Amino acid sequence: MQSEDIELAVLETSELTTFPCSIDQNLRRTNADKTKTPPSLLNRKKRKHRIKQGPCKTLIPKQGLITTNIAKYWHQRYSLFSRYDDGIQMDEEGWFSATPEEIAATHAARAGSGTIVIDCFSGVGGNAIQFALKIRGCHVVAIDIDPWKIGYAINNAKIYGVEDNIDFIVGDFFQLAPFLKADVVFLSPPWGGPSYNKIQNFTLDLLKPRDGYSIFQVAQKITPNIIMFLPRNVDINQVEELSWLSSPPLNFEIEESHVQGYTKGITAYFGYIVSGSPGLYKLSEVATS
Ligand code: MGP
Ligand code: SAH
Repeated sequence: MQSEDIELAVLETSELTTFPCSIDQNLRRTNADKTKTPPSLLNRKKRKHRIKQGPCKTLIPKQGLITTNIAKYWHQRYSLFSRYDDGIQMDEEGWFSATPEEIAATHAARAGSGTIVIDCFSGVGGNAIQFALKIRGCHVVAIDIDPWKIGYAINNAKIYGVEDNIDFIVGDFFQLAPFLKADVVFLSPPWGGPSYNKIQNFTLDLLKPRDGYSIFQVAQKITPNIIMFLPRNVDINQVEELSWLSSPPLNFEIEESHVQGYTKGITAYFGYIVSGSPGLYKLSEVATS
């Protein structure tokens, strides 16, 4: 099958809706394309030049097609990225996984200025960008196993002017983890797609690509200061149990994460970033004294 045939097959089997405005050009990505290096990772200097010319015009068609799977998230595009119209790029998983900006900003506010934050499953950069904003003053290491996601994250970080505060890595978090050091680890792993909300009690074993306990244990070897963004139907007792994996148990706090009063997810904080704990800087002082 030629790549154009695959593209057509994908489009024909999806339900499609037309929207009269800029749409993710990546919906036209074919299976064959997935094996290629994303354009954002090739010759970054040249690309930078193209972005200065205006990414919206060169990369995103004025009119396009979008599957009904994505339509719900497209309607929320400005709450995902307030600068969406400046040329934000995402693929299908990026659409349904990006943390809304308001929530990502709340997460970022917990990490002290000057801290190093690892976004272990960075996707298209929803969280990494907020941690990296100058008002936060964090340096971010953004990891994703999918090179296309990192390509989009680089593009999106440039739109927010924070690309210099982020080191982008294409890789498997679990393989990289033993070599990483940081003040804060941020975890927003895959939840298994939008159908996560059909489950009444979302148990931690449903997280991908490994169960929540395993993900947490790997993260904990980097730092006790962990922020985890989880489904709103997550089993809260299990989330609390994560704090007991450490001896003594980690400080633990849980909050509902809202966009305009509507609960989008649950955020769990562990370690010194829990409200009322001694701050990260005290942790560094203790470590160096
Ligand atoms: P949602 O529940 O699919 O959408 O995702 P919405 O609009 O709240 O659905 P409604 O029909 O109930 O109104 C809500 C948010 O959860 C998304 O914007 C993402 O931030 C986050 N999210 C959803 N999924 C499926 C994932 C995922 O797989 N991984 C991560 N990290 N976040 C996700
Ligand atoms: N917080 C992100 C969304 C993360 S979605 C945002 O706001 O944009 C989860 C991401 O985990 C996906 O992009 C997926 O490609 C990535 N992922 C899955 N397995 C991974 C692994 N083993 N290592 C690193 N990233 C992984």
